[in-house]
Amino acid sequence: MTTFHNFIGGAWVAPLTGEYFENRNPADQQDVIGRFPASGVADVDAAVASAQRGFERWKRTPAPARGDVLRRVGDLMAARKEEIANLMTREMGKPLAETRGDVQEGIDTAYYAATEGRRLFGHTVPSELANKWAMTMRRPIGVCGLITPFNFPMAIPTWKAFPALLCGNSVILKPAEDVPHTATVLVEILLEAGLPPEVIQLVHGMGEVVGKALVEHPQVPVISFTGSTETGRFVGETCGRMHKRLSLEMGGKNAQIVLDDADLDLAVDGVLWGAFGTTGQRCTATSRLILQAGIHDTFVEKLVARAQALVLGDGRVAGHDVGPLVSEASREKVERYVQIGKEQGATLRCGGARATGGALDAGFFFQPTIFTNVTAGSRLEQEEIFGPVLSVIQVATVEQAFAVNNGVRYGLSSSVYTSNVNVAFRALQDLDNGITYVNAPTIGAEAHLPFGGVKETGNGHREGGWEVYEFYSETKVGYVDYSGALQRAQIDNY
Ligand code: UN1
Repeated sequence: MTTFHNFIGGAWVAPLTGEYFENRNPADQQDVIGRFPASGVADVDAAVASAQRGFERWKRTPAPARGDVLRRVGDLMAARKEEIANLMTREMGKPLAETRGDVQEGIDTAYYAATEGRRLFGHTVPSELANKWAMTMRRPIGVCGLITPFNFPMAIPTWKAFPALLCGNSVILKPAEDVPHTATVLVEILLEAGLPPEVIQLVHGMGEVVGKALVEHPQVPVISFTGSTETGRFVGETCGRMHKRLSLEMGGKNAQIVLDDADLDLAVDGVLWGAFGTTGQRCTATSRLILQAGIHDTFVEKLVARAQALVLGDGRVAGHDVGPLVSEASREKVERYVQIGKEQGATLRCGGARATGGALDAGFFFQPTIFTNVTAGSRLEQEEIFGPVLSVIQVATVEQAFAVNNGVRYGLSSSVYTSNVNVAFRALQDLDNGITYVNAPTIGAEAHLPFGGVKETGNGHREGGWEVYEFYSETKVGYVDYSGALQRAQIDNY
């Protein structure tokens, strides 16, 4: 079995704890990917000390040169796209078409970051006073602690690491314990592209130990966390108490609305991809389907037939549409929600059980599941499941559809299928989400647009787009008075 290491202090090193955990393929539980460090607080301390040294050097590297490193990162990722996609499917289960997309999102993020190195704009602003110059500039902040989830093993670490690095910060990456190998490849690529070693640290770990140590470390002024709402609450409280800069991306309960005037076949394609892509394990997954009464029965019939035809299996095999869940704990959570749905009187239209038979028996497979007659406000309709379970809610009017969409504590993405342009624009205005799609599913955000949600999904920051560069840099103002005399602001010019 291959043993992997942390990357700390410019070298691949064993954890100070001396402990390791195994990572296995969730499609069969037999195929061992390797053993990875179960790091402790002392490993995090060493990573922070190294990252502080790396920061001192990297912050003085001109931003265009930092961007050049990231351009080479994009080139290297593109050259290894197929290999990384295969590795990622083996590591967390989603089919190759999706893991290729995940790597592509990392490549896109790299090239965007590379060009931002030649912008990173400040403003020149007229001063109130004569012979005085006023301008803003962007400065790096320091060591950034990045805590990332399993569902986008390449894309999400790049969303955080590349803008953080471009802005001149150093980075400590703590990847989810289900996907440590993909994170290792990302760090290898950063180093090969010429990133100075102490600018990046990789600290593997199990459970909360490493993440908690990063969040609580006084020399880590920036934290970016994507994960569960419960963990995010702890992260938020601690960062608030310590006055840290924090970006939170947490849960979703995203809805696709299909109105009577929609193209139904297009909308069926959309919800299948949104609900069962990545086995429903996306923050942007479609977990609610809001159907207007006129098309409800026809739509459900078409959808159930298509969902039952999805082929489950090892994502590396062509023809398999849906892979396994990432772990037994995830599958048990999905099973609990199926039970809750049944107890609360929803109608199980398909799925609802483990997928078994042949090779499926060894993996964490679960049948694509659809409940109808789901009541708005019920637990099935309100709580994030993170699995292949779709709840159908019937409504009479557009107003009701929008109200059901907005009636949850989350606000990441939403989707409306309609042929009425007026309703489409009303949806953009009235749906309480960070992202609304018209005639497209709730998933599929692009790297150069801001990603994030409202309400309890996040804390107002965005990933992607130019917005994320504001998060990873500090605005500083410079005034230069070249008048040669004392000029008193707010006094001498009036
Ligand atoms: C996530 O849902 O966890 O929008 C991230 C999408 C992807 C990223 C999703 N580009 O579906």
